Amino acid sequence: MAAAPLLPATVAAASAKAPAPYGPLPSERQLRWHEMEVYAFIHFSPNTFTDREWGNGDEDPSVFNPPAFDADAIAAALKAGGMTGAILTAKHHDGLCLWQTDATDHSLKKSSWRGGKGDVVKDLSEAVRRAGMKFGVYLSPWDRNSALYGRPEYVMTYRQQLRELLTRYGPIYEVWHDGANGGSGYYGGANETRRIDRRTYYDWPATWELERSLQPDAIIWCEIGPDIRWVGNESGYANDTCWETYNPIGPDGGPAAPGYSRAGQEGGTGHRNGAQWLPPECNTSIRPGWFWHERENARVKSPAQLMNLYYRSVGRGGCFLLNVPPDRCGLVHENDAASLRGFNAMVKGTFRQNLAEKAKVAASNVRAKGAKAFGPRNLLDGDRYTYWSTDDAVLTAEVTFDLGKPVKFNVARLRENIKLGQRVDAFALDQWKDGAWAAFAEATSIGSCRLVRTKEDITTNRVRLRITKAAVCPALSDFGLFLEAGDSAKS
Ligand code: FUL
Repeated sequence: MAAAPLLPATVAAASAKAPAPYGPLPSERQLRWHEMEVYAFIHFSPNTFTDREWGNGDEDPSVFNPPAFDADAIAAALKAGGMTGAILTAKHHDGLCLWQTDATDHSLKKSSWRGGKGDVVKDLSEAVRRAGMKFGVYLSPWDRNSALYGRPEYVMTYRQQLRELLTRYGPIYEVWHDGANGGSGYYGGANETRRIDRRTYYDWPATWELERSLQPDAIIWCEIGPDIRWVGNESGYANDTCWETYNPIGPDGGPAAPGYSRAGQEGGTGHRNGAQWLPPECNTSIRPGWFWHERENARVKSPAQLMNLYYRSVGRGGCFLLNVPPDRCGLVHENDAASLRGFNAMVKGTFRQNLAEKAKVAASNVRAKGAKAFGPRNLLDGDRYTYWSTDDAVLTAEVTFDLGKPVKFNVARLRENIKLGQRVDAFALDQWKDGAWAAFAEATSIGSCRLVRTKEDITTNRVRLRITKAAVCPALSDFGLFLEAGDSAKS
């Protein structure tokens, strides 16, 4: 056979130069995290049985006694809610370790539950993985039980606990370090108030280094990173403009530490051109409290409320961390389970099919003389990393989607190829209406995902996306139109 002649045009185009990345970029582990979108917190401790939110540290370990604890049933309830992972409070502020630790006496070894052999971390880590989710741990830095708390020795104990959690229970996808710290407590019988210097006491950089060495793929959460930031509220939402980049700063303008930062004021929006890729994790509980309380059984968030939070967390470039606390039996209460199922049905039903998928798509500019590798069809292939891009000098551009026939929708989804950074500052969406373009939405940040809910349902046969401001040429990977499933009331 004769050798192939000249390089086919598409191959030549594909090798055209990709846009240079802009600003801080996500690490591999951050990319994987963005893809997780919604995962669960599991708050479970003596508080579940004492009806408290913060245990004092003097609880008898035997109060922890869930008669019907079923890790697989908990995992199944979370999975049915669409959760991609679950983070267990291996130790909350009360100090009781829910695993067979050697680092302290205050653990399930001292509980009458399962004859002192119970290990909630083991059971849940295995069950969560069996159900196809990832497993993470919350280890409270504040320990109201430990006599050592406030002294340097306690930090060694804390690290030993971490070491156990990160070496005995398989792959951990996220480690959660609460900022709440210091105050009154039992402290081995001292019953006093102890305060620590949040900036220095834990030597966090050394702790993070230890975590990296034991579980290099784990995302580390503190109020200030180092992988993801606190969104600044415990209600589960980011602000409408929300940048993936952020500069952690202390309240005094100096260095920040967990529990000592401006996250409460600045975490919800982040900082355009911040120095670090530090996207927001939006945490909240499905109930008013973090732990299960009988009196809150009728106050479980509805599927529509959860859906609303999904739009305001995942739909603003973050992830949604939803707490689902097991009850005293050791199961997810049926009200919570029903809400989770309803929520998942809404998410899956809404995003099942991109109504623009088959559209004829045209862009005002396509990088490298229309190279297919940067063409607007990439917006519709469901891949987060193939993308449409323009020439370097082109910072504003438009893409039209000819839907072929009138299509009804009320949600639009956009994603940037975040491997190239956060590039777009603002965009607008138009519909073809009565022979002209009419704007129906304007928004700012995109990042990993931006969901726009329209005020009313829109029916049109053409939609136009306008990039109205960008720091460098856009690199957009996704455009979708959807019709909300079910009764997701616009709250
Ligand atoms: C807070 C804690 O004090 C709460 O009890 C809960 O664990 C929440 C997730 O973080 O800071």
